[in-house]
Amino acid sequence: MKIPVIRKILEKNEERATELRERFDKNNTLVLNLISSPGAGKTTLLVRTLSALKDQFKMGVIEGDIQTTADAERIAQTGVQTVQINTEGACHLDSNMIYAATQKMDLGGLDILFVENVGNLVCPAEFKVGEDFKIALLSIPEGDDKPEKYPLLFSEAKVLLLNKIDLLPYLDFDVEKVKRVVKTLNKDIEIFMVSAKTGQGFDEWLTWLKNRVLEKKQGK
Ligand SMILES: Nc1nc2c(ncn2[C@@H]2O[C@H](COP(=O)(O)OP(=O)(O)O)[C@@H](O)[C@H]2O)c(=O)[nH]1
Ligand SMILES: [Mg+2]
Ligand SMILES: [Zn+2]
Repeated sequence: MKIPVIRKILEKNEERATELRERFDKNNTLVLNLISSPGAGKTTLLVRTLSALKDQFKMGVIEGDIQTTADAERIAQTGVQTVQINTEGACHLDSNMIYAATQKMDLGGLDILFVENVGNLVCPAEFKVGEDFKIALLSIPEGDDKPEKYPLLFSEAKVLLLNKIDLLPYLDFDVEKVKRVVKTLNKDIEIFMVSAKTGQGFDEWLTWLKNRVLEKKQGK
């Protein structure tokens, strides 16, 4: 009887996620769900992305962590509005948590809402939170075998950011193998090689983002 119970949780989550998505669509807000293992660089990437775009777009961030407000404090330093969710043990965000966080935000005229999910390559990919797209991050020190071992995220993501490319000279990481495996799982995925530390590769990532915001404004 376990399977029906799990399905029910996911169904309930999807109902609320659909409601959220309708509300974001009405506002023409692009919503991105950032997923990776702990330490891949989600917060560092967000800080650099927000700093680059904050004069062009109105943005907001929902930070998901098991404990602490440390990441929301890093985001708040950019001047972008942010809400921290502490899941107190839960290993992913769900749509009810996002709903509660949005109650504390000014959503009017928001161009982009970033959701930094709890660091985990497994279940965050299963729970929709009202996003347009999932953005997967994989960092070079984690190893090039992760897409094969955790295929769901890489199958579902719209974009894969291969982060920490500044470390490529020091580690054995086969970029071509990762690209091949990920494209086999998901032929439409876009892959950008970036360093959130140095800013390398950010032009392509920021261009992708700006184009998605424009499409969202046109109601696509
Ligand atoms: N060398 C290098 N370190 C990075 C890069 N991006 C993030 N880091 C470091 O990786 C660690 C974890 O980053 P953080 O953004 O907190 O990861 P998160 O847990 O995914 O939010 C921090 O020490 C960052 O300074 C990068 O592109 N290159
Ligand atoms: Mg973080
Ligand atoms: Zn979980």
